[in-house]
Amino acid sequence: MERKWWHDKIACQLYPKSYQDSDGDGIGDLKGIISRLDYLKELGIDMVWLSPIYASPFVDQGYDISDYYKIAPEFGTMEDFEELVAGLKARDMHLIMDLVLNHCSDQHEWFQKALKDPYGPYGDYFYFRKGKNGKAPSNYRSYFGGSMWEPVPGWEDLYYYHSFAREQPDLNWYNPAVTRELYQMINWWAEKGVDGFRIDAIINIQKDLSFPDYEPDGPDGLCSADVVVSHASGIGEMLEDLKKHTFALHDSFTVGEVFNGKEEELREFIGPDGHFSSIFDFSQHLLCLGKHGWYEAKPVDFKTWRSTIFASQAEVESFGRYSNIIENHDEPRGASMFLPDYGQNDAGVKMLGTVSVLLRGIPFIYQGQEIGMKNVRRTSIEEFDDISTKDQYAEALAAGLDEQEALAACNRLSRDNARTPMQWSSDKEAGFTEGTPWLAVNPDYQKTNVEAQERDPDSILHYYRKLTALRKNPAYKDTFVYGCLKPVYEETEQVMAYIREYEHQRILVMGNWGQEAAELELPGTVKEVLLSNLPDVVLDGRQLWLKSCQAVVLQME
Ligand code: TEU
Repeated sequence: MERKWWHDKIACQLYPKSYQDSDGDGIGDLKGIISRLDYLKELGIDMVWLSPIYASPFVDQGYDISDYYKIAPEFGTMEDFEELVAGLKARDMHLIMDLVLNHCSDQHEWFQKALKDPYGPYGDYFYFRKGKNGKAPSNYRSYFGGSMWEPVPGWEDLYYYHSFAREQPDLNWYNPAVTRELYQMINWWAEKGVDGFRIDAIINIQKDLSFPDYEPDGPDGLCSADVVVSHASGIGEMLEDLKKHTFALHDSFTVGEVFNGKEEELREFIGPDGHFSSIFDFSQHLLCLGKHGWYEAKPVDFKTWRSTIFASQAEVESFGRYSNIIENHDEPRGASMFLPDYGQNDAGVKMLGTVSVLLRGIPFIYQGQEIGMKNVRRTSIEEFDDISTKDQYAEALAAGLDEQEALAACNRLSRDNARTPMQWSSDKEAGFTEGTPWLAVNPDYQKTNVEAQERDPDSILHYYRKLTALRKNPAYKDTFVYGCLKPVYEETEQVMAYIREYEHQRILVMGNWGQEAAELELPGTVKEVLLSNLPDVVLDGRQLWLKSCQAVVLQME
């Protein structure tokens, strides 16, 4: 397989609103990020993905863009952006921007013009349709609750389509004027020095333009947005056109946010000539959701989790690579989801990091993961900010859960778990801001923060630095980047382990999720212990005693 510039990179996702505030308004900003570039470099980061920094009313935290060519004033100016690009380049790092192309903000001038004249040229930038029998044109439920069709104020029986919030009208990708505008915008950013793009909710751009009703799947008589998308087709040609007119011209790295992708289409998505360089592997996150509703979710079963990750690794190994995450801005904290109660400690967090970062694919570390940031326990729904969480809370109540149960579900799965400010120090507001943060800091910041972990050589932070350094060490890099991955010890109840192999090198990566030590017969003799999250590795010939929550990385003979 041809080698690409991004194959060996380690990425970090930053949520700008919550990373570092430089001016005391309680909102993170670009100057704040610039002040942390050395920190990111030292963490071993090569590519920085910024969640949206464009002008936005922030109804959905910047995923509702009102001007694709402007930096949100809350985050800074175009000069700050240029300084950021230069700062990254000077450190041999790359910038990945978020592209929200399925929809824009209802405050975008295109939509404002469309509202005034839905039958004019800008009306065709969106989906305006007449109602059916005095109701919305079809029975679709938006991702954030309620109908996907919003009545157009001042126009009788006319609606517009929104997959997400009503403030996020979907753009009409079947109108060449729209794709022309979007492609031009992407090229503009690429020419400004952006090296890659994370592409938001991209599967949603395909529509069945006859908008038929589907079988309702809830008491509201609506059917879910995922069902709606699954009935549409033609995404392949749309994505090829997008790639040809934009990313391919700049050799950009692209990572698609693709949920529920069809297995048979994976090669088209991320094969050597795929629509994208990579897509995220969300399979482990889907395990967190209940069968009938997100609020029914049970704790993730270890063996299911393990086999799910291995299945994802196997399905793309012959042609492409996933981008691997344990958390992002839409998910709860990985440590809170994928570790048992007795593993909610430094050893557990390091273990989870080890088996995740050394998988085959592009590792994406989410801000704060490297210090073991965790979910937050909130005591009332008012403490949440996220539009989706508020809808989910209402949905849980409507399904018959009481307030405490609905709150417990939000505490477990809310997107706000990942959105609390980065914990830099034990100072007021965790050193994130001199002012009042837009979202409360996790109260555990006194214990979990960068400054404290800098001082402690055994901290999670120092361990993550060793982990990324190991992955990049020229002596092993090809194995981690180009080696195959073979699951081992799958018969055990609680060991997650795999061998990375390339040419004559074999590296065994393992973590013991059990509460007891696991006694294991190794598949060969150990040449060198490359990493362990606990001080000693108990080895006797081919016999290894892996303690509870111990992770080791062994180079085998
Ligand atoms: O998310 C797309 C999306 O489908 C999510 O709603 C996802 O299903 C859910 O979060 C899983 O927990 C993207 C962005 O990542 C998200 O932050 C935005 O709210 C959304 O698009 C709309 O732009």
